Amino acid sequence: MKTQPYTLLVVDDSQALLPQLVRTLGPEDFALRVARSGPEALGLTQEVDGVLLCSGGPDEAQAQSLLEALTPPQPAPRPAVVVLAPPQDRALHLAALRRGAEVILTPWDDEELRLRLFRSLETHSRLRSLHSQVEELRRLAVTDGLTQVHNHRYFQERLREEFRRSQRYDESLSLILVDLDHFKNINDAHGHGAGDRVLREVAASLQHSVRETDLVARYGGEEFAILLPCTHLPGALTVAERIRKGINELHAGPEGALRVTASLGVSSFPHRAILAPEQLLLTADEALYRAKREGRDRICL
Ligand code: GH3
Ligand code: MG
Ligand code: MG
Ligand code: MG
Repeated sequence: MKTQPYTLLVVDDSQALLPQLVRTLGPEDFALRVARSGPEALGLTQEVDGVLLCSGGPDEAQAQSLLEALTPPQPAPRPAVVVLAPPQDRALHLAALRRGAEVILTPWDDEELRLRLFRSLETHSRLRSLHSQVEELRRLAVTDGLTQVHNHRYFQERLREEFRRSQRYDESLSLILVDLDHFKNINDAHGHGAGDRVLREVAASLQHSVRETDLVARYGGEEFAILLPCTHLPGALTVAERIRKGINELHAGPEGALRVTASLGVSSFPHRAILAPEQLLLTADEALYRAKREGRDRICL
């Protein structure tokens, strides 16, 4: 499954096994790196496909703790770990098996060592590639394809979650709805492609206007929702004004020649009329409608 050789980090504090390993694991099958100590090995794990941990050197305790550091309990992507140990080293042996590492006994059979290393590295490389595919699918499931901010479904999920959290911990929570003004005109005058581009630029501007801990989502066509945890109404109004100004100042579209404005509706919890997430949403939506009616390019609450 892999054409170039796997990169294998040999950790051997005694250096006793190294010459023999180099002979056995030829360069056509494995690209060998060498580390002489645990800390040196840990610094290199990101760069290799597997780690071959040779026990039997002077520092046995180090082999154990290095094994533990190399095999964290969470299913994070990590290199394959193979322990090379003498048969009498039962404790390390069992620890390795318990932590999902492969064990090969010394003295080894050259062909068996090669085959087992290969199998281990191959299995791990498949796992790692599956892991990154799952991560990518996870990201896609919560992301809006056009603008790359979060999507409607993820927003709904987080709105409910954050509302519950705010209720329980007596925290504030604010919501800003942003709807672009007369956006239909942009499409009509410049085409849908230009409209899409403006939407992407607006989304980037929104992301730029809020904190890392805030959530920006595309709520619908040309409408965005921003959830601001631990933010009370005055704070949300400050953010809303920054957003409005940011959109106003955009030189958007293909030649940077298009200007857009937006209307914003803001709502905040706690509020006597807001007892559920739907009410936070409804209140912001009513405020947005008012901003439209009162002339657009403004913020209402
Ligand atoms: P208003 O100021 O009242 O919000 O006017 P508007 O034209 O923005 O509002 P309306 O809701 O009537 O129309 C929204 C328009 O946004 C319709 C459509 O042309 C445009 N739109 C919605 N989704 C997309 C999209 O994904 N891409 C593009 N290019 N345009 C979209
Ligand atoms: Mg509308
Ligand atoms: Mg609009
Ligand atoms: Mg709209």
